[in-house]
Amino acid sequence: MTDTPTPVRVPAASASDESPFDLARRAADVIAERSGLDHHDIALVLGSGWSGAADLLGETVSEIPAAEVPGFFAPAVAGHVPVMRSIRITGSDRVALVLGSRTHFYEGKGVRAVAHGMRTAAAAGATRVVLTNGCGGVNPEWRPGQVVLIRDHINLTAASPLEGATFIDLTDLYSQRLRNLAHEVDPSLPEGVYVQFRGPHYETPAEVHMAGVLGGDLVGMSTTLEAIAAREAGLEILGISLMTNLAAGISPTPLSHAEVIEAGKAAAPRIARLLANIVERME
Ligand code: 8IG
Repeated sequence: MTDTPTPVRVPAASASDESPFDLARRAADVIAERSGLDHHDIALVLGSGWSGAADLLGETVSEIPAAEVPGFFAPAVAGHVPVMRSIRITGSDRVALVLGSRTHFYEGKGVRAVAHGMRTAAAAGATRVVLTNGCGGVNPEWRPGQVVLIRDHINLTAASPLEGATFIDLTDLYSQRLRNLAHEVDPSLPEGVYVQFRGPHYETPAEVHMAGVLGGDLVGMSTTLEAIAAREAGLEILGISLMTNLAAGISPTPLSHAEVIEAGKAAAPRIARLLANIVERME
């Protein structure tokens, strides 16, 4: 008896053969077609607590469910908004592409899914991106509700959104020019170092202590991989965090997601106004 070798199946060209940049091109084409806008100028990713800013930016020209754009998914987190909005910014002829949700690294969909929003924004014409998030505070000077400009980051995910020999410089990753501009709107905004952990669990007190020893001010589960992908895609980056809770061990009480949502809600109107004022100045 001879074993019949299993035939080698050659898959037809499929979506998995597509480069992440081709997928982003397809996504941008769908956004252009559905919105009727062949160009966007600035992208925003609205994280926990920040979604109210979209309404203040200007007139919404188009809304597309994220799940209907190639490579995007419905969000995994309650309180995140599953639509992409194109908004004509008040007092200018610039258009913002507002990504109401992001794919987090902890969702396990891989770094391509995390980076896809940045690549799509660049393919849609954007040259600047504002990355916002809700996060925990390590710096003992700050209280929940504090808004912090990201000055630099420490990526503790052990991952990169880049593939192959892509040696990208990350000096001034979070643009000094854009931080200066934010300071024109609110000179009291502090700057800090954002530390991304993989999540989805929050940190242990020992890990939060480590983040502080390493020079971190904030801990979160997003932003750093997106910032790296955004830099590769040629976008100028502004990172803004809302500290919604004291990080574990800094606070005497355990963290709860409900409290995080509550702190975000309490800060929402104030930070929405702040962000709209900053974006208005981003020529
Ligand atoms: I909102 O305390 C929010 N996101 N890693 N730690 C981490 N992510 C967060 C936290 C926090 N709060």
